[in-house]
Amino acid sequence: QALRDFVTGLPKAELHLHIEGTLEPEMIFELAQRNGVKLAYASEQALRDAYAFTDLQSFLDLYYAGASVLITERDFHDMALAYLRRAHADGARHVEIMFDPQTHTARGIDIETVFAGLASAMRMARDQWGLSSCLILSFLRHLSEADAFETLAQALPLREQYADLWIAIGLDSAERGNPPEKFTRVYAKCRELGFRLVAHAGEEGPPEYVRDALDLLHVQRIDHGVRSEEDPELMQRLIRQRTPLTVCPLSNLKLRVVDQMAQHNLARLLRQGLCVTVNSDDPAYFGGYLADNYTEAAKALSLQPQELGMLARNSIEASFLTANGKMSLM
Ligand code: ES4
Ligand code: ZN
Repeated sequence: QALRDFVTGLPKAELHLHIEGTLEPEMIFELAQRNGVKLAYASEQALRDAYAFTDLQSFLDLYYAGASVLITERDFHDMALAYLRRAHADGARHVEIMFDPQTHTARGIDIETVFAGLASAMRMARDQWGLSSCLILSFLRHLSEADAFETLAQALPLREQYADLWIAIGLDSAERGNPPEKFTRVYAKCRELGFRLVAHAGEEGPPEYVRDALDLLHVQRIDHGVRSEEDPELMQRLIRQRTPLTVCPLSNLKLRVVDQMAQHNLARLLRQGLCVTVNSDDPAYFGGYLADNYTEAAKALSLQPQELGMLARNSIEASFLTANGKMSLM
């Protein structure tokens, strides 16, 4: 409890969080009922019991199924506000939220509905709790680059209306077989438009994907990146450039990227001088929110208070906040 209180008290940012991954079974059932959506599971407990993942894909199948209950602007608002309340309670001062518009537009939900629901919750959290947040629109890498371009075209008319929030582009979903190079052109376009860029790489995929995310997509941060350790040259580059890695300990454990938390390389990466951060990824599915990720990693890896402080400090450094506390596009 002393450890948890210490962690909660650290001023920090959450930089790797999929808002669709914050849908708890309770809310999935509540929204299903509200919207008349049929679920493949008889109860919240039956759904929870299905959360026994063997790899990334086994998780993604349930994650996309869970998101099918999101229909109205209010649904997106309620989901985001519940997460923001929890992040605030965990001591987050700033959060950068990924969302997957293609998961919703493919079901006939307008992208305007998604933006409006998320934004109203984010503005409420800023006004009520002083918790700042921004949006990272993420492309699904199992879909085509043409589909990503189409999604960008649907979102761009909303850019001005959400200029205080939507400042970055991300890349997520099934990594293996969907390398960064598949999205070179759409990332070049997003870069031209002045967006900040991040991408998942080196979670299940090889260190080459991390290198290509840097060289071909020109990302400023790597989401996960834990497999970078397999390439010493890449490691030296990440240290030299101070490229942030947004590491998600409980996610890596639940998706079997590591067999045991004690085997996680978070502490090694930190002690070698990388700008590593701790994040929750999909907290409703992986068994813990931001403070749980710090606490579980600290226990398993014997992280010292000073090291927990460094992780929190890194999260502020790696965020898209600028010196005046505001987000900025350039
Ligand atoms: C994700 Cl853990 C993870 N990896 C890749 N894509 C994702 N989308 C949501 N969670
Ligand atoms: Zn992720």
